[in-house]
Amino acid sequence: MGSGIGARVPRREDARHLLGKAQFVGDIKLAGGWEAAFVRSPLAHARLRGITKPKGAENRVFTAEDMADLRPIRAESTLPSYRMSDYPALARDKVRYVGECIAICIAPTRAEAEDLAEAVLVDLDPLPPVPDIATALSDTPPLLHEDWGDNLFLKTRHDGDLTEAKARATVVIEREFETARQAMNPMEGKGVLAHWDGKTESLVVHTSTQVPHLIRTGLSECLGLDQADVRVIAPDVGGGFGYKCVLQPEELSVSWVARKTGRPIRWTEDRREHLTAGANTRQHSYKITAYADDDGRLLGLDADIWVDIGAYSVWPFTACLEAAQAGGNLPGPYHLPAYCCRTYSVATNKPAFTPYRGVARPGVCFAMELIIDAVARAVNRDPLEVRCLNLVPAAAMPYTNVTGKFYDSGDYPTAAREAGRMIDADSFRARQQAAAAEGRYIGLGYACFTEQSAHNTKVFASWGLALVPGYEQATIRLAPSGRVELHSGNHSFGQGLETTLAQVACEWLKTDISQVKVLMGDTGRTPYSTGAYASRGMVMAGGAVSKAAEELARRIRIHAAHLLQCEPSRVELRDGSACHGEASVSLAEIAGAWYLHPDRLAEDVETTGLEVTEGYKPDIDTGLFTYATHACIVEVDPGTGRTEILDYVIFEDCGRRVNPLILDGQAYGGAAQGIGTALFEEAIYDGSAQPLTSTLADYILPGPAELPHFRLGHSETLSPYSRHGIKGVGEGAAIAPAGAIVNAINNALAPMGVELNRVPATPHRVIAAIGEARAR
Ligand code: MCN
Ligand code: SMO
Repeated sequence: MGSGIGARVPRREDARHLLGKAQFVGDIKLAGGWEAAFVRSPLAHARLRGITKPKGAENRVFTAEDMADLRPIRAESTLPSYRMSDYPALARDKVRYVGECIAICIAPTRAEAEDLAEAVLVDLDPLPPVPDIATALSDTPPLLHEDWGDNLFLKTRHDGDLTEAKARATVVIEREFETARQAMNPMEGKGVLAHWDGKTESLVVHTSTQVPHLIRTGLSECLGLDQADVRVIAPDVGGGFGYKCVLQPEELSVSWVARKTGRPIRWTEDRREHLTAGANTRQHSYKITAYADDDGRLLGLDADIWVDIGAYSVWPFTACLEAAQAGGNLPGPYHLPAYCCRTYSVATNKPAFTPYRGVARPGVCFAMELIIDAVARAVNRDPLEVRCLNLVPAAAMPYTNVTGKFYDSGDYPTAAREAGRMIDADSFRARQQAAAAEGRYIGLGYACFTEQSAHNTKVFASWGLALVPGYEQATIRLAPSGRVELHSGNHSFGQGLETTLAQVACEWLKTDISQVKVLMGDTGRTPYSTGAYASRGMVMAGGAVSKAAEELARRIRIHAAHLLQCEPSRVELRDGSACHGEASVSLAEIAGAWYLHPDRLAEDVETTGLEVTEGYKPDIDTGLFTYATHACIVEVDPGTGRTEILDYVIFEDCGRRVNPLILDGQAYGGAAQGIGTALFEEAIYDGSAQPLTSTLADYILPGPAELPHFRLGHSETLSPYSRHGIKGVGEGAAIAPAGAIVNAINNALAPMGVELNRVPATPHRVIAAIGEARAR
């Protein structure tokens, strides 16, 4: 196996991160560089009457008026009912959320820039705010975008036929669910450093992003620059989670000021800016009616889904992405004969909705998994049995579901049973009774899901996104020294691609991973890439590297064959050398011959060279479907309302596993974030859309003390449609915890008749739910 696919190689990026040698945007020093601070709106909704710059500092403070040549962010969609919002880098006539940028101030240090920002006077005329979906959709609401006539970015519908489901159903479940707004809190906040490079006459932008090539496109469109005159470099990035896969207004104004002043300008997001201006994800409301028979078999589902989009539509994914994913994914891994769903993407005075690890699916999985448990309770059957009854069986694969999703491969019921076995479901009832005898409330909960990964151009187009190419390229080169250089325009920001792409190269080139140098995320040095999101990096960039490395291996064999005086087909690559029987030449000797001693090669040498660029997309456009079941046991203290996770298991299948060690980390990290969604995290707004959670003392993140010891299980069902059978998985573990944990809480408190349908399940909410149940 060596360093190739399947090896548990430690992440090569860890050493520099742990030793403080990494280089984040904040670490880069450019001569003459200044720092930026933003004047941000203190009001959620107001007319902007005027801005007064401090006397003498006029050339260090910039407003929308100064940036007349800067185009706002315009996230276009081809979906018929979609309304586009002009998202300005700096507010122009109106502010639409607390934290919206109004002016950018620059100074030699951040402290001075902040002092300058404090001195800017902003004249705001308050407008009635839209703090929530109910206000937004009321009869005569205040309008965020007045020309729209209402507050809806988009409405979608899926019109199935529920007649038969209604006629046959003996069980009808009606429920409402809600998930809270969240901020993603990567360890490193957003940061951007821009400067004008006089030699190449181009704008160079270092930015903490998952998608450098996309950001180049977005920046150049807004700044009116040719893409060739913009170079975007993503240095070390301390977590992305989706927050860093969109063009942010700060990226625009920092770039504009750098170009205008000729000075390197940096802005580093602080935690308060993140928690207020970046609290922008997850908030859904559901109203669902499920139809089932006496066995608990699902017959049909009728759903309304509201998403609190905030004030603007982000580029390039638009306000449509969340609703498209929610409506399309609600049926999850289940066979559902009939489905109707309406989604509403609602504009409110909050920061612009951004995709977050799992994109819509943590919400829909929560809703669907609570529905399944409600059905199980109604028919008095074990929730795991009801799941297995409804999960798409292995024999039906590949399977096209009721929303047209093509499940490429897998055995969903086995994954669910394996999770049940790992958590020892068989003995749980006895354990629960024993606990009850001691006055303790423990409960078992499950959640199953599929994770559509690495979907392609056609899927993005069906969501109305014109601009997102669903393919990938990579360049691989055998350097004169015999080392391998790998260039990918994708990026590694914690999820480990820097290591796993090298592993894919080693799979073909049979060299040690230390001999592979990986360069990523620099538009000036890498082939075009859409970037890493939608769990596409491993499949897409991995596929491109695989194709390029395979071709490079072929070329290496040709030259080696000449040096070894044999047929290319007889050459075997092994341990950094090309071998024929006992004879061998090292990769260094082969590269040396090609670059420096061509006289050693055949006269009719193949001149294609030892550098290969290949493009790749999987054989299907609809993505590869990873799947998993999470199961957990919790104990709820009805006195304090506190939930403790006693045991947590994840059984997962993501096709061929490139690096099982990294995948364990992906599961732990994703599940930790999902536990945040389930129990702790909530960006709270008051009635005037003022954020109340602006520090990490109010916005509660789970830490090591709140997290269980996760236990993991795996199977490896190779996808028939991707190179090496790989499926993506980076988002998966964040999807299920809310469903699994709240099902477990409801199971624990079932003797009291409690049913909680909202996350986070904070102590306060648990106690309230107990109170409501007692009052019934
Ligand atoms: N992998 C593997 N074998 C597979 C699939 C994946 O070994 N069959 C490993 C690879 O190292 C890969 C990682 O798992 O880098 C995740 O792979 P993939 O599912 O392809 O996801 P991407 O590389 O596209 O990464 C993005 C994805 C998303 S969309 C979010 S959001 C997310 C996530 O990954 N953000 C993360 N995981 C994250 N992990 C960290 N630490 N930080 C983030 O910001
Ligand atoms: S939210 Mo992940 O960047 O698709």
